[in-house]
Amino acid sequence: MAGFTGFGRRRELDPRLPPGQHLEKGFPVLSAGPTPNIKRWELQLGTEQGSRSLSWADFQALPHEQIETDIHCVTSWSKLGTHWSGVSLDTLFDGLDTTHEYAMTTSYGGYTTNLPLSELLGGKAWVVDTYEGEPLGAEHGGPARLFVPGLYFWKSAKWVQGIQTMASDRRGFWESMGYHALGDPWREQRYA
Ligand SMILES: Nc1nc2c(c(=O)[nH]1)N[C@H]1C(S)=C(S)[C@@H](COP(=O)(O)O)O[C@H]1N2
Ligand SMILES: [Mo]
Repeated sequence: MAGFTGFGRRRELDPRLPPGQHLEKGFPVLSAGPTPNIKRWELQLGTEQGSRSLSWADFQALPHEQIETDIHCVTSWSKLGTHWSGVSLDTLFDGLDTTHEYAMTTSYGGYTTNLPLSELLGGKAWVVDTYEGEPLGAEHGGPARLFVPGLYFWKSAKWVQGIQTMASDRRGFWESMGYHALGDPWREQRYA
């Protein structure tokens, strides 16, 4: 019954898979450019009311949370039950007030991606520095990447360098090439 071998991969049998997604056991690397050579890591956070710059030591000193969750790439693979640790954006932005509703994330190497603040705050996003108990590998965005598992994985900017709030939405790298401004996998928001 060869036809049954693919059954376990089908969405009907795994409600954790969003529409149009299939299970991936490995961990593909998707980078639009080369892995950047980061000499001195620093994270810059800014709103219209203030800014803050964190060194690696500053970042390490902040409370890290353990995260177990699924990830969904717009190219249609999903990984279930992955483990990460990192600092919540609520912690990173604590005390930095803003009236803005959007943010642009910038990475070492030049990648950008835009997100509404409502998807970055409220326990929905982290800057992570470990994956499955190990320091995050450079090919996956190490030493630290943004992690927004509720949205397609292109929003999880690898080698994150800065997060700046903005008054109105602007499009990042993939968004300006036709990908969706938000990217909710459950609503299959792949393209604009
Ligand atoms: N800086 C940067 N971040 C990035 C990308 C990139 O090209 N550069 N690709 C995005 C895309 S499209 C995906 S699917 C994920 C892939 O992450 P991975 O290589 O760890 O699987 O990273 C996202 N973050
Ligand atoms: Mo992707």
